[in-house]
Formats: sequence, structure tokens, C-alpha cells
Amino acid sequence: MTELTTDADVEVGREVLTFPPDFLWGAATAAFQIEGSTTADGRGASIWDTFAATPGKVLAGDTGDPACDHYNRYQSDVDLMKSLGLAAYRFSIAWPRIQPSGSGKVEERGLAFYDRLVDSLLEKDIQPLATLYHWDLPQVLEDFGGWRNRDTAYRFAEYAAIVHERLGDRVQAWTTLNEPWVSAFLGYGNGIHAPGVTDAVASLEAAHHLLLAHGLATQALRAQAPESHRLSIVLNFSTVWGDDAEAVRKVDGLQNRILLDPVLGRGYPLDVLQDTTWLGDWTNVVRDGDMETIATPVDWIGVNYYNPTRVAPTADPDFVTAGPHAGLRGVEIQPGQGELTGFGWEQNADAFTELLVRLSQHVDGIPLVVTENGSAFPDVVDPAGRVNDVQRTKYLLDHVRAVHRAISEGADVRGYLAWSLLDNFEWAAGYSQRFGIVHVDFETQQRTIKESAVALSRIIGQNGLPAHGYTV
Ligand code: IFM
Repeated sequence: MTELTTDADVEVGREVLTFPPDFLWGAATAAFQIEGSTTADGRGASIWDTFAATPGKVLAGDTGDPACDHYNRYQSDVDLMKSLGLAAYRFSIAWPRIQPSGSGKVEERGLAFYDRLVDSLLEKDIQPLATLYHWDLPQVLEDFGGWRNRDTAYRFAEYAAIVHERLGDRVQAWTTLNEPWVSAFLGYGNGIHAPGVTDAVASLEAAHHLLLAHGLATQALRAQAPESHRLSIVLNFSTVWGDDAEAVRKVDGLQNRILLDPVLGRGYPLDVLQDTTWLGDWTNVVRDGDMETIATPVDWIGVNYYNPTRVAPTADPDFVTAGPHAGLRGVEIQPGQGELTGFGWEQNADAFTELLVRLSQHVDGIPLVVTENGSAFPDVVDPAGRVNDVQRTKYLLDHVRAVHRAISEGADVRGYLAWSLLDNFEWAAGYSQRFGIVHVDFETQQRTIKESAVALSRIIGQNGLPAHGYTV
């Protein structure tokens, strides 16, 4: 088992990396990935219900039921968070629970669930961070074009205001969208996520309408939020590495800057528009005033980071990339190097430090919060009833140290939320990929605290960790 010693190590003088006093520690989840109860209390269908019910879309035919049955077990899950010493919990709200038809009529029972969740968190002194959209668009809206339809952005702003009106007396930290890049490019571009559309133009329309939705919702929340409320967007970033500066620039543009720069008020990065093969269609979708709306100021930016992306130029300059970076010419994505996670993702904490330092400079003083970071491995509960997830523990410690290094190099990082609190529904991979720091037996719903959770708990307890080794 991992040698997790007590914080006596700290007392005996091992070098300790200490975080700023108000650094926020916690874990994150998302509604569709953990709640289950997909038809309870008037919840409408989401695009992920439809997608998962379509043969061949999700591994092993897995669906959002029962997931972690969190809808019924939220109270004991909050107790679990408390037992781990989490100071913060990032969760998302399922739009189809609040507005089963995507607009208009509000389902009181849906709002009441999040009331109960927030109240339980606050009772345990755990700060709630609410994300309004983590990919579960009401199916009814998809029937009208989903994120391809500009109207969806306006419906989202209405929904956001409804939720904020209800929970805003208790929740201060708000995120509009989680990883709109994934919604747009995997949902409408290569189709490996719901709604499964494979159309480059559609992915651009979706990307723009998602950003517009973010801007409109931020304005709506700002209009009804007290000063103390902290509004944000969460984006997925990757450090792009390669020997060829042009190849790096192109992928960095399409991966990192394409959605960040508009949020920062810099518009769509011109180089990306020139690099991609579908520039004309992109500009057609942008209307007067949109870029100003999208640039409505945010108070913090959420950073989801898992792995670096390695790139190289192609011998054929006219080669066009497919997959999530579709449409770039003359560049291809290389396999990860060194140790990979169970999901096949490169484990590289140096890339995380580099990302946070560069990002912090790029965003001109907007604080960053690590809203997701984690790794999937095929954990098992041993005969003694323990989950000794050595690799995840190592990944966690290396990446927390990487955050510390970034802060000491000047990055303004205010918190670290592990992905994920619980093993859960990992989208197209179904239940095959376990990201949790808590193991979930999906048959019995038994939760087992993994060694990585013990490590995180100790890190939180001492607001830091030893500089070296894998004992905490
Ligand atoms: O599980 C997802 C999460 O929903 C969004 N960010 C990446 C995680 C791991 O793939």
C-alpha cells in the first residue's frame, strides 16, 4: 500500500510546501455523472439520456441510471465529504430537473433537491460552488437545434437566473458553463458526445452560442447578484508541447485560446480562424454586440487540466486534422509519452505548472481556480475492504505540488478541486473509467474511501504536503 504516514512527518522536519492561508480545497462532480434518478420528480430528458439510449454511443450500453444514486444519497455523500475535511464542493445543476421542457415552466421539486443539497453542505461548513451547465441540455431544446440554435443561449440565461434567484442567498461561487469546448467540438464536431452531431460548421455555431449563453447568463446573474457573488466560466486546458513552434501555436489556438480569448474580450483569435478550414462559417454566426456580451467580466476562471497534448507538423502541409482538433492544416496530435493513466492520458505534472503560470499571465490578473484535475485507473476493493490506488495518489501529489510550484512562480491560483469525489458515469466510456477518490460499487452503491482521498484529506488538514515522496 502507499506509505501514507501522518503529519508527524511534517513535525519531524521534512520540507513542507504550504499553500496560502485561504486556499480552497475540495472535490468536484457533475449532475448527470452522479445523480441517477433520471425520471424522478418531473425531470425531463437530457441529450445525454437520449445519447446513452442510442445503441453503440456509450460503452457497454451504460446510462445515467443509477450512476451513484446521489439524488437519494446526497446526505450521506455530504457526510462523506465532511469526513474527508473538504472545504468546498463543486457540483452541477441539471437543467432538465429545473425546466423539463428547456424553457418556461419551472419544476419546483427539482429546485428543492438543490436546496436540500446546498443546505446540507452549509450545515457541514462546506462551501458550495455551483455550475449551471455540465453538458445535460434538455432534449426538447436539442429538438430545436440545441446549441446550433441561437435561441438556446437566451433560454440558458433565463434558466440561470431562475436557479440563481433560488440558491443565490446561500451560494456565492457560480460557474456558467463547464468545458464548452467539449460541448461544441465533441458534441457537434466529432460526435463522440451527446448529441452526437458530426458537422464542423455545427460545432462552430455551438461554440459561439455557448459563449453567448455564458455572457448572457453572466449579465443576468450580475444583475441580481450581490457584490459578494463570484461568477466564472470553467474551461478545459492542455499544455501543448512539440518541437515545431507553428504546430504548437495552431493546436494551442484551437485547444486553449479559441474560447478563452473571447471571454477575455480579445475576440476569436485571428490566427486560429486563419488556420482552420472553416473560417467563413464561423464569422457568419457572430452578430453585432455578441463579442461584447461574451466579454462580460468574470471574477475567476476555472481550469480543468488532466494532461499535455503533444503535436508535430505533418509531412503533407495539406493534411487536415480530424477528431476534436478538426480542421487544422499541417499538424497532427502525437501519442502521450511516459506513464499513462488507465484512460491512456499522459501523466505530466510539469505541464500543469507551465500551464498555470502561462495562463495566469495570459488572463491579466483574473484569479484561477483548479476546478478539475484527476486520473482514472481500474481500482479494486481488496479483501480487506481497502482501495490502495497508488497511481492516483501519486498523480494527485505530483499535481498538487505542481500547483504549489505555479503559485511560487507567480500564478494566482486560489483553489484545487479534485476530479472526482466519486467514481461516476464517464460519458462515452460509461462506468469503465474510475476517476473518484472514493470508490463506488455501482451494484450496491457502497462507497469506499480510496488512499488518494486519505492523502487529499491530509493535504487539506495541513494546507500543504511534503515537497518529496509519496507519503503525506
Ligand atoms: O468526467 C469529465 C468531466 O465531466 C469533465 N472534465 C473531464 C472529466 C474526465 O474526463
